[in-house]
Amino acid sequence: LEPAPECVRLARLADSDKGIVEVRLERPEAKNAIGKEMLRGLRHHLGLISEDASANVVLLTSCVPKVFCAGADLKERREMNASEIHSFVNSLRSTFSFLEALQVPTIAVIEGAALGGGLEMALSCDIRICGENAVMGLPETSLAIIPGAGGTQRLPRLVGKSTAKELIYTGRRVTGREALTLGLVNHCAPAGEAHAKALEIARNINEKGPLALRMAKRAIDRGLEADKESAMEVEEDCYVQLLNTTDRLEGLAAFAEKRKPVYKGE
Ligand code: CO8
Repeated sequence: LEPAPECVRLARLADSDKGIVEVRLERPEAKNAIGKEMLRGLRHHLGLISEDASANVVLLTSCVPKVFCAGADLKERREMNASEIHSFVNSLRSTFSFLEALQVPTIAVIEGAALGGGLEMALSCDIRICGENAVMGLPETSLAIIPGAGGTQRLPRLVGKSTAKELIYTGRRVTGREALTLGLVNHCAPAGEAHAKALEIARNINEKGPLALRMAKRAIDRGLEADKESAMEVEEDCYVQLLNTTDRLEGLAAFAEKRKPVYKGE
């Protein structure tokens, strides 16, 4: 088995934050651009997370100062022919869809640039937290291509059709604050504080019933893709799955005893 590349690492936080997993991007020489190795690392670690029942929240973050991810590796791409690019973009697309489909809540922490495929990766997370110095954009049309890893689909679902069209047609980069007004990010923290803000939210989420988090995510994601009536059935299915859990009883007991619940994900 090939060892996982070093440009993507999985970190578990201290015991007090057990349940929070961090995926860290670290390819400083290319501003975290996604080449074949980075993609292999992402798939590897996302695969591990998907099989880890103790993971409750995922933070996707960068260890490179002032950049989240500069998008697809444009240097590597110059060496590729059209069919190689096609297959690379397909695997980028499927990796981001795998990220989006993780059962647990995911949070992208954006300090600095999140461009092209870098923004598409963040769009595949449930929540985005940025710093004021963040710069986000989909510059693909400037390169005579279109966003190919979900950008044309996920951006309009988040910010609406006409804003997404403007941003994609022009390739304009927006700052953290504008991203907040557009609904592209959930919070815009002071520069350098996005990680702390994301961790605060992750800790809050991590206290909740682990199975409830998974069912809430499933109900929202599957429901939004369905018509209203089917969506209500999706909600009911997800709700019913929680009825026979010990965590549900623990939640009620903790309320009655005026203490914090201790959930086990059962
Ligand atoms: N790929 C490869 N190398 C990169 C990339 C990239 N995307 N971005 C930066 N680098 C490299 C630079 O070339 C430079 O290398 P070197 O030191 O050898 O010259 C090094 O990283 C440092 O870059 P800068 O000096 O530019 O650093 P700055 O801090 O000044 O700026 C930025 C950082 C803002 C990230 C800037 O580098 C930038 O704008 N990069 C390009 C961003 C971009 O256009 N990304 C979009 C790529 S397109 C895409 O992602 C499409 C995905 C969908 C696939 C569809 C395909 C068909």
